[in-house]
Amino acid sequence: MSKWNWKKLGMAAGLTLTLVAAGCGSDESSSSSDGGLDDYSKAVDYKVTGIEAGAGVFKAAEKATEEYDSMKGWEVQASSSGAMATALGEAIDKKEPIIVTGWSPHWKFAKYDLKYLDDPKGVFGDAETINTMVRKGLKDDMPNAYKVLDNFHWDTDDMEDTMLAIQDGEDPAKAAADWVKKNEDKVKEWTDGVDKVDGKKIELAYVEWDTEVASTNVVGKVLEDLGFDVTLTPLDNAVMWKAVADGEADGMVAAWLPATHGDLYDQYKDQLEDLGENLEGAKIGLVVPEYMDIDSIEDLKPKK
Ligand code: PBE
Repeated sequence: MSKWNWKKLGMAAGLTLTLVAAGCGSDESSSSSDGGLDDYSKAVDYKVTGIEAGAGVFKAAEKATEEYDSMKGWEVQASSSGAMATALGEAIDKKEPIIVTGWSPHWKFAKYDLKYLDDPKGVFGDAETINTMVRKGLKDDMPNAYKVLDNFHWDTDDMEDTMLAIQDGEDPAKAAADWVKKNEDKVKEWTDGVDKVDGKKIELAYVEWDTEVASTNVVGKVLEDLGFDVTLTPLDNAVMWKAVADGEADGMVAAWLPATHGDLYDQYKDQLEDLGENLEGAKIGLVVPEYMDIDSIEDLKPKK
């Protein structure tokens, strides 16, 4: 993933005024007293800048276009999480309106002033947890790895530290190793009573979302330090779930529940073992720059 020129974005705080001023008499943007919100919808061409089509947040955004009259005729554009972040950065650079499929934890909230659009119909669900799933039989085959995966638990700040380092250009494995070095106490809780092994192979599946790159690399590093021969395998979302259910991968730490990956959980829950939460307070939704004078999905306008 490319490096970013964050310095350019320092002007973001001044955007609200600029945009409001520019909006007067312009049909491109913002908040003249009537029709301003309509203009936002028109300005983004009734499109949500999405990510991978298999992502839970992408599917939820598509559902929003069906459930909200205000989003009738809207399109959610499939792309990648990296391309979404690039589009967001470029829009903010140009002070243009943009609506993206977003989630937290994510470094974008640390770098930009952003907000979730209210979702009165609850299409995107409430706060979520990220859970750890392992293949059936792991407990007997690899009790030490199982214990670490079962114990793995961290919080949003931990995850965002790692994500930010990666975003700033650090190699994921190095960023994970740095986090592990700085957080010995936490790691000790995960590895308490776990015996070292000698080169036993373990494979963790993940999706190349910033959250999952961070968490999977950290857990991988901890297992490696215990003597495991660790493979981290990036897959599509649905394929990741299937790989663990089929026993092709040993586990993953990337299950967003109950809503985001709820359909996949229902599909595979009998074929894998849910080791419970590794992070609380996650969230998905439609995200816009703070300078956009809009608060709710219901403030959008259907395509005419
Ligand atoms: N995400 C990040 C995923 C889960 C992790 C929110 C992009 C999804 O929507 O499926």
